[in-house]
Amino acid sequence: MKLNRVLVANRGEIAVRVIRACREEGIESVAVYSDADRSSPHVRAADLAWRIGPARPADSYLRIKAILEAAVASKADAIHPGYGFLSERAEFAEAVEHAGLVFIGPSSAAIRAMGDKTAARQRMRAAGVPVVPGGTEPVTDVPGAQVLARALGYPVMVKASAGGGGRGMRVVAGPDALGPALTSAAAEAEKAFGDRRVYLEKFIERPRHIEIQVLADFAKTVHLGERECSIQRRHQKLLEEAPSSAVSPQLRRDIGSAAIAAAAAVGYRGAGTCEFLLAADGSFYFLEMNTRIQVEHPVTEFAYGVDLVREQLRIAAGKGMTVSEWPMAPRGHSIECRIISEDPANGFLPSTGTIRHLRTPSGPEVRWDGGVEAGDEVTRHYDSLLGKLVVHAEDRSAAIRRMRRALSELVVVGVATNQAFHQRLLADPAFQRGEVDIQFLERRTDLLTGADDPARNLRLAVAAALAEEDRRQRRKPAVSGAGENGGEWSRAGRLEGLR
Ligand code: MV4
Repeated sequence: MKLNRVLVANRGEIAVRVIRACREEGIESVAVYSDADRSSPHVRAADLAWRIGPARPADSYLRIKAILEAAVASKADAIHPGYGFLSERAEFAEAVEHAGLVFIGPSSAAIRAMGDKTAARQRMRAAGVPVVPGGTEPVTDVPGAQVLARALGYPVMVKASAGGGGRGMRVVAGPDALGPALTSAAAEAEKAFGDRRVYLEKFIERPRHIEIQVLADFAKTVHLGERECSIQRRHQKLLEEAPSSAVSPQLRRDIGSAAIAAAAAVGYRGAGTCEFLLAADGSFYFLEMNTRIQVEHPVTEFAYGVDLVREQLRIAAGKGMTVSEWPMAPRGHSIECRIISEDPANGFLPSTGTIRHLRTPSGPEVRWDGGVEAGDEVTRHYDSLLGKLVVHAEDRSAAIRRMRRALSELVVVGVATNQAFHQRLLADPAFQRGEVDIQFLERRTDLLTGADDPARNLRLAVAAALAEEDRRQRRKPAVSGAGENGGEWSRAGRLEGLR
């Protein structure tokens, strides 16, 4: 089957990413937009665009009916959900299927099977996928929970059965704290998921967060290795890598086989990700499967030379994946830095405003996946990811050096970003030695704030604006790195910490 026109039910950088893949495949794209982003890059990038409602996601990007109406009105034959929003809602995949459209993702049944965390745990265990030791059924009473916790050994973790994303989770150090933790976790789970069921797991101390990229078509299921996602703060990932420095070829085969078994157990099709905790002793445990394309997919694309969104489009059209020589080994090393609008001086709250100037890095094996351009508004309605800076190089240390160079070229004026945080992290000796786990940034709060040069971005933007004006007026440069006086300025700029 040929896909002729794909509606992208998303916005920002992932919508732009999907639209680009569609164009390369000769497929027309339809963007959707709300009142808050009708002139955003994803709208300008697409062949057609459809308004779906007011700014609030609940009134637009989360409205299944509005998305389906846009798809029918624009004569799209398929819908790509991106990540977030409706991407992992089984009802959405089902509604798309019922409307006679192609959902670019797994079946609604596979999404549903992975969505219920305790049910998925049981299924995975039955399929031989290692899960964290713990209960298979929700906790019903405190004495029963205490018996199980004692058998597992403290510390244990209380988790929401409907869970995911860290909500309704509690670490419990000993038997006295168990009762209160069960009560508060159940209340939080009720509020977050409308389901108060909770269960127990052994708490894994200082693990890494590793995830395996899976790709499945009608004929086969393969994995494209791991991504190291341990650098996170409050469940928001900030930097990802492929491969992980903690994963040997043998361990990659083992975790990869577990991920393939997990996907096969639910009849998975398309691109998906299995999340694991990797303990210091090399043992690993399945956490959950994300049934969508992920933010950090580009590091896998660089390490494996595969265009994952293209593969999604091909698989949805029934063409099968292009990956034929498999198993495949990663080549070199890739790093992604998420560039987020947030203000360290204001409790890391999202920073909003108009992007006044944006200069994005380039060069060999440097990729910018962005969702905003100069002139665009960053509002509090949507997530704070402005774009992703991704590099690839022959090994990890070269990739770190390349990323530091690329970050030195990034200029964002108008909103505060975490750009300087990334520079501090990449310069850190412990990070450079690969000594990371999910608590790294809790221990290293010193990296979160620093003596940043407050005028750095503004100065670079002014220099760019002056150079632009010089070019326009075709006159001798007033400010430049070249020429007699320009040389002075350039040297001074560097000494002041321009870069
Ligand atoms: C855990 C854990 C330690 N032990 N389970 C957090 C989100 C949810 N998907 C699973 N999570 C965790 N489960 C056991 N038995 C630690 C975490 C965890 C975590 C996992 C992945 C990435 C970041 C994290 C941050 C804090 C806690």
